Amino acid sequence: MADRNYPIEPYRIKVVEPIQRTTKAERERVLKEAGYNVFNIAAEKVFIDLLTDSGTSAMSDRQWAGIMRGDESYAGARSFFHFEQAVKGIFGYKHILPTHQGRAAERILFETVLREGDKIPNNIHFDTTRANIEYRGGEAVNLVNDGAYDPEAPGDFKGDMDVEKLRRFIEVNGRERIPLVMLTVTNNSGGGQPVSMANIKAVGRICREAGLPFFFDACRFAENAYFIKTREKGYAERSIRSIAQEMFAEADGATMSSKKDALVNIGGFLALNDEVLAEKLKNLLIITEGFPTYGGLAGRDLEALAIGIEEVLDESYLEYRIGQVRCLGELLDEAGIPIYMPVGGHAVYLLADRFLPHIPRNQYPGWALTVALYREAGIRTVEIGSVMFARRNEETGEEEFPELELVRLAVPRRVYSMSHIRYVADALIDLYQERERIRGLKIIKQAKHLRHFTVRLEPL
Ligand code: PM9
Repeated sequence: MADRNYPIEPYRIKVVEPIQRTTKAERERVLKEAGYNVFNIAAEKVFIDLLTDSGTSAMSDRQWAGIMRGDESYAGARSFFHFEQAVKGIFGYKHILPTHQGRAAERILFETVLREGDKIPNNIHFDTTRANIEYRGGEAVNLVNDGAYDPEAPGDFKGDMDVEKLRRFIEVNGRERIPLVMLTVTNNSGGGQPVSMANIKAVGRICREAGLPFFFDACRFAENAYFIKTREKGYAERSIRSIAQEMFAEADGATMSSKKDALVNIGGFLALNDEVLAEKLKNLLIITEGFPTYGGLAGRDLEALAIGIEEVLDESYLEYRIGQVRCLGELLDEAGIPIYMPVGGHAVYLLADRFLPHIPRNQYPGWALTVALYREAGIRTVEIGSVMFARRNEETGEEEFPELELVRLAVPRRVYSMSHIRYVADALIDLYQERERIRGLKIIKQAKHLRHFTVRLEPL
């Protein structure tokens, strides 16, 4: 521990937001009231919140100054042009349409290009992307390489698409039924793993040969570019901006949730080259989000986004960001705590079924771990396992469980210090020593869809 090379924050603190430690008795009460569901807990009762890295970033002094300079004109606001110029400088696409967040960009895109029965391949679709495709009667298909589902398989780029599977998929289904191909960087639903430049180029080539549009789900593009720089041959001397430009040059467009790698608390956009498609998307944007120079955002939001998307390219920031998440993973791994390897860009994923092997899947070990971690240390995390993804078999009535039972520790950007990270690691190490005491839960109330948000449980 003493000689560990901890990453050092490349910023100093100018504004602080107090957080409160609660007592264990208080947290027990809070859990009971929340139906043992951490989504139902007031944020004030959470000490360290690792529920998500989305919209939880700390903005810089320059972004806050930008907020004051935001131009709130309805049409043609100065802040829009600043935003457009910043995004074009990185993504390189001709048309940039602001939206209020990532899923709005997805909804507008799929409502325009997708017909019932169409199929959209991706490495792994994120939940909102899948939901928007299925809502339109389409099928969201995951074609990631097999190693992505093995938490122990080595690999620098476990987010890579299996290009042979993609080739076959296009052959079998025909291009008429595939409106576009997507690639999620980094692959959030597969351990936050990066996609290599070689894979991006291979997917781009296949799409061009087949005449299919290729879109990125670009939420964490800068983190992906940093992994390319540090892991892929030939990129060590390149700037993050030029790597990102090379990535985007392979594709025809992107959907973006700016709540991740644009370092803002709200925002998103659609970016693309196709003139005709852009016109259609703009018309839908006007009906449902707003005029094309503000989308669903205020001018001040666009200003903060324009500044944040430049700041995220700073290598000292990315070295710290990726280093902080890796450090949390290493502290846990060295203590023998089972985690998905290698550690991803924005989160550490605990293998809950190995952490709690005495709890059967139908007593929800991942969920039990989120509850225990909150009870013991006031840390909020999210289960990505049986409660979130189990499907009921219509014939047997039994629940079928997903391959992986994970708990995600998503680290907000520029928010927590290394001592917070060590606190999280220590809490988990203590909990691991006493893991046999942790009990499973049973569901007492649940919704039909997306039950994890509102489900209520009781300890067994
Ligand atoms: N990701 C996350 O916590 C926000 C919570 S959603 C229940 O990881 C990808 C790869 C994402 C993502 C959001 C979105 C949607 C699209 N793609 O939240 O609508 O990780 O801005 O973005 C969340 P919005």
